[in-house]
Formats: sequence, structure tokens, C-alpha cells
Amino acid sequence: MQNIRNIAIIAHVDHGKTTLVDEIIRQAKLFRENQEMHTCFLDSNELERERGITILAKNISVNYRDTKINIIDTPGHSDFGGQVERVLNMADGVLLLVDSAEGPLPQTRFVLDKALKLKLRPIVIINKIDRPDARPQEVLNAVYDLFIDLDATEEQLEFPVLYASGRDGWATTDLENGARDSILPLMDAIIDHIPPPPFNEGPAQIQITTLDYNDYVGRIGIGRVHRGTLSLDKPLCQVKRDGQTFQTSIKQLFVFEGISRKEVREVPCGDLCALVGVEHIDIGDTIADAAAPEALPPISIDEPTLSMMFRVNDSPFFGQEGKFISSRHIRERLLKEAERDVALRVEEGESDSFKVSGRGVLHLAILIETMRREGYELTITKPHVIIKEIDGVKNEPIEELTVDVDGSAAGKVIEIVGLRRGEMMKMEQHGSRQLLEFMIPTRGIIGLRSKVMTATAGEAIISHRFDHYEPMKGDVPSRTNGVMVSMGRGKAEAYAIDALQLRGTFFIDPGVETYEGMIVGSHCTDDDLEVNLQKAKKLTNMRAAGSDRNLKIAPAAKLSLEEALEYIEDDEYVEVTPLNIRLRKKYLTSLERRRIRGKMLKAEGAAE
Ligand SMILES: Nc1nc2c(ncn2[C@@H]2O[C@H](COP(=O)(O)OP(=O)(O)OP(=O)(O)O)[C@@H](O)[C@H]2O)c(=O)[nH]1
Ligand SMILES: [Mg+2]
Repeated sequence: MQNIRNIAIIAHVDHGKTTLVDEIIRQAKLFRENQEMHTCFLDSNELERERGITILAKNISVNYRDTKINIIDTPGHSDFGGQVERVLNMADGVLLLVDSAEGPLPQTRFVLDKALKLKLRPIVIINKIDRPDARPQEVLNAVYDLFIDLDATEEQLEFPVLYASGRDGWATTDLENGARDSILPLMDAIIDHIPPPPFNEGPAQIQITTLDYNDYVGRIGIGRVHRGTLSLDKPLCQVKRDGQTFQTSIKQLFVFEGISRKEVREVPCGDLCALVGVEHIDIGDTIADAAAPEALPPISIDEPTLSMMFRVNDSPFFGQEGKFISSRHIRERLLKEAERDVALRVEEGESDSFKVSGRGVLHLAILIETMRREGYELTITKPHVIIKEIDGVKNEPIEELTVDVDGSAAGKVIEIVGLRRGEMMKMEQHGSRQLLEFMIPTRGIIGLRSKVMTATAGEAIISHRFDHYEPMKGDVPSRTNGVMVSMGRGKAEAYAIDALQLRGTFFIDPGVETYEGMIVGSHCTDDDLEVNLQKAKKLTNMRAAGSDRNLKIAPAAKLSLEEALEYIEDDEYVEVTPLNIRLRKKYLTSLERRRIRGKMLKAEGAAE
């Protein structure tokens, strides 16, 4: 019988989970000579690497002291919190990582709460000890407070503490005198403090807690064998969440080994594995021995809180930069994505549009970014929160928001958040910094980041996560500035941009192709301004033509995809192609816009 430990590594975003797991794999090589060494990048897909965040939870395993340690690296961003909650079902213990300077943040609380409720045994790691601003003792005290706040049991409160720098490759139990040369003290702590998985005898039973996807084999279910031995040779059945039961079979079984998977014929109780070839496999399904079709308790799947419409690109530039532009392409791609991502909902909308719902702006932005890299063109509408009717009352999602700022900027942040219906829950002083905690409608969070960043010269640390639904609060102010809209089609002339610089901030550089109705900048007042960017300086002589080069044009304030999505209003779209992210008016000509505005004013007048 093999010794096994199953642990998940959890933390707030960017506290160093993936770096630490990478390091564990690297050093595991030192004690297992026959293991093949890879240049390991756990954040393996292109977007994960570029953004430096984990999007999908990943399983790896290492062998140490005759024990197989399955480690699950989880994403820290709150949009992916549902995934973390589910993978915890595979673990018996968690490594709770806390940044030695930032301390516990909202997502730390969320994931720890879930872990404690599942009765998992925690190990606390105060990470990034190498930071010059590290304050390990204070952070450890804050972690104790958090445990107590979350009603940890006596046993859970006796967690071992390690101090580490994942990046520099060491962990120690003794902050003062411990050697800082190896990660092995952490491995020892895992084996000594995390219990082995319980051994349940009987007919095989496994619950699917994560899905993976592969173009060749389709959906892959991942879970932990809960009882008995899962074997390819025994007849099996599949019990769905609603209790329906089918005969089923598994085509291939894999266990995790190093950073890859090893094909096997059977998996013992307690080990984690991946199942290939089970039809319509889904999160929460139980695969059981056909003779004992008993389901495990259902697991929760997070409801989406936010949606956007994905439409075909119908701007004057459609089809110039992308390969996949038709609604058929978009439909197929979205349905495929819904297959692999349980937190995503796709519904058919009117006239070639699709309502796509997810857990937050980042969740959907990552999908859009992936599609754009694959060659798709799309137009996207402003994100809207999903309103739920509870007992006849409209309820909206509310999030917990924390902002960590320099004391001098706290007032400004409180004002901005207050205007957006945020209520302050807590205010704490850490040296010269203030930690502010609010409850705020998700509506108020859309577009908040850029406002706070501007007000704090870019140095605030902001994080938020969905908490609960509550009856609708009052209006949340929308964007206060109008936009500058191009009147014509063609290259934006430097001369024209220069002449308009005082009227607002441009999103584009000189030379960029524009079309009528394209948004090219933000206007300094609250109304929209139509601008002629094709106006070049009259060429009186050659010297004057050359003098364009001497114009002092401020660099364009280019919006990232998320910023663009959060920036636009209901009468605007974001146009996404493999090469460009453009903003545009829904109605491209000024005549159409005036007509619509006239209609709306009339309707308002009639309503009064
Ligand atoms: N100073 C210092 N920086 C670290 C350490 N470990 C990681 N970092 C840095 O912290 C950043 C985030 O590291 P990741 O390992 O990607 O963090 P993560 O927790 O996996 O992030 P998500 O998966 O997005 O939640 C990177 O820029 C790392 O270089 C450390 O021990 N010390
Ligand atoms: Mg990560």
C-alpha cells in the first residue's frame, strides 16, 4: 500500500503559490534521481505566463520519504474562487500561503474558510520573507486572528508555521536560526502534519471535482478515489447530480506523476486521478461500482454574477484582421468553451449575439483574449451584473473590497468608493499604510480600479471578491466624461490630434486608422465631442509639411481589454480583433445617434 498525502496550496492572488510549487518540483529532482527533469513552468498556457497568474488549477505529484505527495496548485484570483472550492474536495490538508508584507487579504479569508469547513488540516507558510518590507510576526498574528474569526477548531489552530521564500527556494520552521537553503522542511511538515487520506474499503466510488479538456479526447474528469479501488476492468456506473444513473465505462485512467500523467489500469483509494472517455462527464458526478451506484454529496458550482453580449464584428473594418468572423464561428467556439468551463454560461441572444455570463470581468476578458489570439473578431457590450429576483425583490451581487493605500490617499479612496455605494466595514493602520475594507455592489466595482489608481498615483493594492446577493442599492454613477468620436474614416493625423489635445486624452496614436463612430479618446467634459482627425495641415511648402515631426503629442492612454470593457457605456462597444482593441459607438453615424437620443428624450418626456 502506497503512502499518500493530498494537499492543495491556497492563497490570495500573487502570494507566490505557483513559484513555490515550481520550486518543490525542481528540488524534488534532488531526491529522486530517476525523475526526468523538465524546465518547469506550471503556469503553462500562454496567457497564464504573460499575465503571471494561474487560471486553471493544476495537479502535480512528487515523491519524498517513500510517500507520494499530490499537490494541487490553485488560482488566487477571486474570479476563479469556485474552482478552488471544488478542488479542496480532493485534499486532506492545505498549505495556506500568506505574503509576509501584505498579510491575509480577502481571497485568503475565502479559501481558508472553505478549507476549515471541510475539516482540512492547515499548514501556514509566511512567504516572501526576502521582501525588505516583510513583517512576519505581525502577519502571523493576523493569520491567528483570521483562524479564530473563522471558528477554527482547537486542532486546526495548532497549525505548524513555516517561513519561506519560494522564489529563493527555501522554507524553515525557525525564522531566526533556520538554514535557508532548501524546501525540504516544508516537505517534512507535509508528511508529518497532514493526515494520509482515509482508507475506505468497499465498492469503488469517485467524485469528479475538476474538469480538464483536450481536443482529442474531449472532457476529462479529475477527482479522488473515495472508496475501494477504481479499475478499468470492473463495470461502472455514473450518478449525475440529479440522481440519474447510467451504465458507463472509462477508456483510460491516469494518475499524476511529476508534472505529467501516467496511464494505469487501476487507482487505489485516496489517490487522485484523471478519467478519459466517460460520456457527458460533469463536475459533481459520482462514478461508482455498477453494483453499488451510490452518489457522494453534491458539490456547489458557482453561479455567474456578470454577463456581456458577444456579437459579430460589424464595424467598417470587420474581416480585415481576423480569420473567424461569422456568428457560426463564434457560436461554435463559445459552446466549446462552455463544455470545458463550468462557471461559464452561454445563451443565444437576438440577431447573431450571445449572452455570455461568468464570475467577473477578468473571467470573461480571459476568454475574449484567448479567442482573439485564435483569430476571432468580436464586438462586446458593457458588462452587466446579473440581477436575481428573491421573494419578488430584485437582488444584486455584493462584493468585499479591500484597498491598501498610503495613509495620505485614504480619504480620496473612501470618497470614490462611497460614491459607488460602498460601505466601509473596517479601517486599519499598518505603519504609514491604511487598509480599508468595504462592502460594495459589483456594479460599483466595474470601472473602480482605474479611478482608484488615478487617485493614488497607481500605488493602491485593490482586491475584491463576490460575497452575497442583497436587495438593489440606489444608482451607481456611471462614467462622468464624454468621449471623442471620429467623424470620418482614414488615418488620424498628428496635426489634428495636436490641435485637440487640450480637449481630452487620446486612446490612439497618430497614424492609426479610424472610422466614423470610432471612439478615439475621452473628452474633458461630460458630453461627447465629434472630432475630425483627417484634417492635415495645409501644405503651403515642403518645410511646413515636415514640421509635423516637431509636434509634442502626449503618448496615447491605451486601454487594456479589461479597462476597455469597464470603460464603455451602454451605447458603446469594444471591438476586438487579433490585432486591435477598438472602442466604438453602437450607432456609428452622428445622424443615427441624434435620432436615437431624440427618441429616448421623447420616451422620457412621455413617461413623466
Ligand atoms: N520577493 C519574492 N517574490 C516572490 C516570491 N515568490 C513569488 N514571488 C513573486 O510574486 C509574483 C507572483 O508569483 P506567483 O507564484 O505567480 O503567484 P501565485 O500565488 O501563483 O499567483 P496566482 O496564481 O495568480 O494566484 C511573481 O512576480 C513572483 O516572482 C518570493 O518568495 N519572494
Ligand atoms: Mg499561480
